[in-house]
Amino acid sequence: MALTKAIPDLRAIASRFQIYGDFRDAAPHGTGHINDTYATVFNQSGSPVRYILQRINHHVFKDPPAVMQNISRVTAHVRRKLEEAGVAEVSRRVLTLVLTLDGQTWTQDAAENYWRCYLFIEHARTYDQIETVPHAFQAARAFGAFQTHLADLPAPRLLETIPEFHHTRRRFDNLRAAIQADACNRAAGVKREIQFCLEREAMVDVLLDLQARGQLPERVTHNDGKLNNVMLDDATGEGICVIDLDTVMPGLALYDFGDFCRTGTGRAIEDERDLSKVEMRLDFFEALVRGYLDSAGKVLNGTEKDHLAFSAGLITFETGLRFLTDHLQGDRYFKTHRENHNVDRARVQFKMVESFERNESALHRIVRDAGG
Ligand code: ADP
Ligand code: GN1
Ligand code: MG
Repeated sequence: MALTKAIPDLRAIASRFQIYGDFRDAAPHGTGHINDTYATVFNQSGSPVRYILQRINHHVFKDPPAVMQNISRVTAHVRRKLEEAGVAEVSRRVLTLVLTLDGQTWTQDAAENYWRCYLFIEHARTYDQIETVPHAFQAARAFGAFQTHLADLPAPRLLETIPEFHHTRRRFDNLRAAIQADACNRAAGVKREIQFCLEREAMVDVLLDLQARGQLPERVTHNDGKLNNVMLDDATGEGICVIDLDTVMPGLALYDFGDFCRTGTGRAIEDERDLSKVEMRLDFFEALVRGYLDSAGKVLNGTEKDHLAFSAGLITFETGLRFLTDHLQGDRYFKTHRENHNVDRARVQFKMVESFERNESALHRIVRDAGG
């Protein structure tokens, strides 16, 4: 759901946080579909220092303080692990929350929007499209390390900030309800896409059934394993920091891996209109498998490894379902920037699903060869 388009008074919001120096500038940053992100520059005794200010989308995250509680716990835990391991530049390898003047992790503006602030990780960047095989390896390795660091997060269980976020059965049923309601009279225009989804209903219960039988363990997972949620070092290409932690909560490791494949193997961007450009690339898939197993291989069980290939198609399908549902419901969830934007996004996902299906045996072979 789009929040107000006007740029808010970022100087006033920044002044609520423990930031030294003089406010210089602030501008929108990044390409996310949910929150609003701004890079903010302060002059600190002659040097420009950047911060990230983010407005949390409270229509999507209905309990922002719960989100912040999860993020605080998770970042503190990862930080402790990195410090214990004697890793250099810890503040580039885990997000650092800047607290408010009264020591909180968030503040609310006059319009009751929720804001948080992070140190800006310099000399690194995210990629909406992963361009090289080594980058794919590095990004997946960083996500695997992140999951591994969180494997021993002390109790209590993290809060479920969006319940049933990756419950693919629920996502499927939501689509069916949206088709039935057809609130915006859009179903007739996306008949083929609807048909594509209905034909694949059997996919949606596979991981849920394995979880119910105790074969897939609940873990602390990121749940938004888009490869543009990892920062790669400008000089070395190393995956240094996993960001965008709003959805870190209990989940299946495969949800994250599936999302890497959705966003890290494609030849085209997520909303490409020329579908002839859309296909998955086996060399990128192999890099993702190898990168992920390099860091997380020791914590995954056999069933998880056996379903790495399946998860690629599943999460891509689920994301397509979500885009299509949002289109049918009038584009209320994801930010859209043009007419039919969510349909374009859904079509790309479905073309990717077909590409994963076509390459199924090769995907399994690659996982096996990589030791999965
Ligand atoms: P969204 O939920 O909108 O995807 P993100 O948290 O991923 O929000 O932030 C959007 C973009 O802002 C990221 O892709 C990244 O480029 C940049 N970004 C976010 N946090 C930081 C940070 N701490 N340092 C530098 N850049 C950041
Ligand atoms: C959203 O915020 P962003 O752009 O990283 C969405 C993900 C989707 C993704 C699709 C909280 O992620 O679940 O996979 O768009 N985040 C939420 O690009 O719904
Ligand atoms: Mg993001």
